[in-house]
Amino acid sequence: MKLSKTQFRKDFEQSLTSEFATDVAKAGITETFAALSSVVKQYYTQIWQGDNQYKDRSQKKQTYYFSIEFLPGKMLKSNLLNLGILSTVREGLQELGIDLEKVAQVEPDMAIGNGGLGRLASCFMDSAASTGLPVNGNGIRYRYGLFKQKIIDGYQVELPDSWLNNVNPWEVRRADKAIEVTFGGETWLEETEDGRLIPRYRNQERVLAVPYDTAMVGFENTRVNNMCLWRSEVPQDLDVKFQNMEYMRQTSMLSAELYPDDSNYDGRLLRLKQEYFFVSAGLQRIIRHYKSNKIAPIAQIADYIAVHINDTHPALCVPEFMRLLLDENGLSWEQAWDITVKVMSYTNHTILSEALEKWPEEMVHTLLPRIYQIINEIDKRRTDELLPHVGAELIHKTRIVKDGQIHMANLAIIGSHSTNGVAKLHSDILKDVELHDFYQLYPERFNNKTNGIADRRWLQISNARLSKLLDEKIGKSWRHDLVKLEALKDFREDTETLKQLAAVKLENKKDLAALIKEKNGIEVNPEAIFDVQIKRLHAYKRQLLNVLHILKLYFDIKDQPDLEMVPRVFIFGAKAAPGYHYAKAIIKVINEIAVMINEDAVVKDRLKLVFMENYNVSLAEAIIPAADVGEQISLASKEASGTSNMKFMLNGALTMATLDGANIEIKEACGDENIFIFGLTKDEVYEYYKNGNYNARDIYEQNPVVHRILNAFIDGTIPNITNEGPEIFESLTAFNDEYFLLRDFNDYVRAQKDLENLYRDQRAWAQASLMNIATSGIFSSDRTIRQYAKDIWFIEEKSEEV
Ligand code: 73E
Repeated sequence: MKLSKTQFRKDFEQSLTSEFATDVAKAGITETFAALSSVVKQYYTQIWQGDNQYKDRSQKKQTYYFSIEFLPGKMLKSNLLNLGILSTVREGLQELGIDLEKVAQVEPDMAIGNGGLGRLASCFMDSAASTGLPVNGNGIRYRYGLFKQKIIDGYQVELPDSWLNNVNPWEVRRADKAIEVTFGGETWLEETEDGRLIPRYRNQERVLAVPYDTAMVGFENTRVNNMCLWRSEVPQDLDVKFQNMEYMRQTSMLSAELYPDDSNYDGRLLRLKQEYFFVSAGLQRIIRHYKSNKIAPIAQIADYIAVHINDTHPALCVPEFMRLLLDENGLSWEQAWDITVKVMSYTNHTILSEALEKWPEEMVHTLLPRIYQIINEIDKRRTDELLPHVGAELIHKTRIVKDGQIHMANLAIIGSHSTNGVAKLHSDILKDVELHDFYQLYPERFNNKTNGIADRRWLQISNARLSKLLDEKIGKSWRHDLVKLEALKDFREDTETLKQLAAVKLENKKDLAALIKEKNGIEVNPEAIFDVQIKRLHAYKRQLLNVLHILKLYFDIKDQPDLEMVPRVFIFGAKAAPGYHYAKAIIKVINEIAVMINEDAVVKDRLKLVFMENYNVSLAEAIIPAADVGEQISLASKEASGTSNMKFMLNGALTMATLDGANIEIKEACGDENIFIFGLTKDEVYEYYKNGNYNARDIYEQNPVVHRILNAFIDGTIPNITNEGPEIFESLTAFNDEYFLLRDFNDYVRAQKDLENLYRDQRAWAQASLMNIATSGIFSSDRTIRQYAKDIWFIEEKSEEV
């Protein structure tokens, strides 16, 4: 949009007056943020309304992305950038003596997601709007987002994330569009006069779902999509006998809290209720809009909408959509099924067995009696249909209802036309191993969509210095098409460019060093290698392997106090699920080792260890631009894709990686010489599983370096870990090291040595960094979302000429 500084200043000052009866001189920072965001919202509401009208008028097919998590982070700068007014507003505020950065800090992170899965959903929201694709989000407006992490005495302590305490300036409550969702009670089928069976209900629990819409503003275009988040409330017209405080408590609990587990399945009733709640409300809203807009007969709805099931959490979309078509719109089973499969598509994000959702039949039966009937009918009809053609064993292995449980992945695969994994390796594992039985039955449904990241947030917004340098070297076209970064390759031998790149990194590192000083009170040397591992804490991600290597370096220094080495700062950020005892023990251990190393005078500044508390999207935006190295060291086959790996690459960090998830594609893109690869391959891991011949204790007994490091956990070397030390020691020895840390240790040390040697040659390092940036274009989520649009959803980009 077009906006002059003068106009902006006028709008902003007016907003301070009309919203808070104050002015620039008197306004507090919270008021300043509220007034500013209100102005920004006014700037896009017209475009939003216009795009809604365009969507209704053109009646083009739209996608609804159902996800139980979104992780947008802060929205102010992203909205400013996408509206094309970031620098106008920054300068306009400056003239008023206001620092935009300080104001932006006030906005709480919108953290209604745990990690990669929720962040991917938000990257997709940004990319869909920015590429002009009609993709709308559908989720839950949790009153409390992911807990805030405090570190006290080295332990993680969880505090509530009350992000809605001040008003959320971006959302629009649409009370008129509220929808009822029902649970429990009894249901039975009654025959009508024309011989149709219709369901009857009794004693149902009713919940009101109120939508809160948030604009997803496209980058310098006229597309504004919607992220619809549902809040649960008590229906206004509730029978008096239900009007009690208990009912109110129960009802509001539905959208009260995000489950703080990543890659884990928690079979609690409330979670199942949450899943049905946002699925039913979302689908009802879609159908209501379709009908009120008189788009076409309901039987043609598959030509106008696509519904995406993000992991199995929204898999109830399949039976709920069937219910709406059958019971509320009078379609036949065959018609309804045909439409449902055409409309639905599903993404698998993990193969970890502890993450696979399987709900007890009895629970589904009691909570969702009609849905339970429909699921059984789907399962029965499919079995009958397949029986003449395929063996009974294959049918059994792929059944939705078996062993007293409803298998949600099976439901999602059977009820949709597309199942995709999130990186090549992961999609291959789905086809060849984890979902091989389904692949035999429905090979045409399987495909890969390698994840991506919203490069506007992860480069333009968070790394202004690098963005500016890129503009100077290769022009601005990369801001619209990230693959254009390829042009940077021409500067690989250009000494000045390499120096400038290194200078940008150094400045970013100084900023991070200041933040570390402020938050942790630790002095770090910006000339040291900044080696970063930031992600959820999980055994399979192997933060502990990183720790073992740090201990090795520490003991090397202790053994040889004048050892010459390139100084390193190891930086961690990680939240552990509150009930994940082992992960919390690792956090404690990292913090105790940090004290031990950072306070040891012998070490000097050769080694520093920093655990930054409360890792979230905003902290990631501060850390990644300053990283020299990104640690992506999961056991091969376990990390479906990873997405921080792409963010590091884009910001010129080199990757220390196993051949897992998207690391493999990163290696293919940047070249073997610009990445550090180590460790077992997926096939080698599977070979160990098959033969059952891994013996971690042997390694502990035979490798003196490993022996000494592990002993440090139990012999008092590391202080204050009397409970945690033995637990970790045992996991690696007595319990045979489930994630092969000891097996990969030597090769990891070797790769770390290679890394250190490359860093000694600053020119070579800068060249490798440049190559990472130049080849990161394919990891834009613009690319990913376009592939979904073309191959799965069959939707079109809006042409900006209209
Ligand atoms: O590898 C990541 C992947 O990059 C994967 O672990 C993560 O999804 C990312 C985006 O594709 C993921 N999260 C979950 N499963 N996979 C999950 C499961 C249950 C609850 C919450 C999150």
